[in-house]
Amino acid sequence: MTSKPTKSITKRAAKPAARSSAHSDVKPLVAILMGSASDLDVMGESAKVLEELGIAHEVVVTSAHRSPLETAQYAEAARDRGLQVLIVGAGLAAHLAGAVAAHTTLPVLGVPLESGPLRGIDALLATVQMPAGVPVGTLAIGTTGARNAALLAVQILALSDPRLARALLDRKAEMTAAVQGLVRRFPEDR
Ligand code: AIR
Repeated sequence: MTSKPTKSITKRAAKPAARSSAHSDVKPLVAILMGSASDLDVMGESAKVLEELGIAHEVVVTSAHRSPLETAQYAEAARDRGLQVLIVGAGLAAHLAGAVAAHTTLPVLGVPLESGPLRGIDALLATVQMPAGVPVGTLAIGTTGARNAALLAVQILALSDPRLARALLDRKAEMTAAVQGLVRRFPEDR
């Protein structure tokens, strides 16, 4: 079964720096899926990280509950379309990551989103508690999870891309340089 993405809000091409060429027909390597357009602000954090590292990606809204058939079709077609990692964010009864994982052998990284009175705990449990046999690698709730999902996706891509691995090492070095270290000691040294 093949199909086009349910509803592609944005499709971005990679910058020339990292993995792919800058041509507009470059194939996305990572997809960022979310259950609602209302998730876009938070899941945009994943897109930012991928852009920083020059990874071609696409952003798609598709719901496990509101458009279940389109969700299944998207997931089934993903590998043949050249996608390598799927990042999936959803809030409330967040079945999207599991539903996607049910229909693909690509790695699925789930981001539970804060929405409604339970503030993301509902989505966290729904995303992380996948029954054995259908894994969803689950990240933290919200923007932290969205950023880390993208970094993890790049780490997966970097397994077969030394240039990308070096770019990740550079980012780690920058992060280390930004940490202040010991600020003060008591009693102070003379
Ligand atoms: N959602 C949409 N379909 C299934 C689920 N779990 C989630 C979205 C969003 C929340 O429901 O991922 O976080 C609220 O969506 P909306 O469209 O009502 O704002």
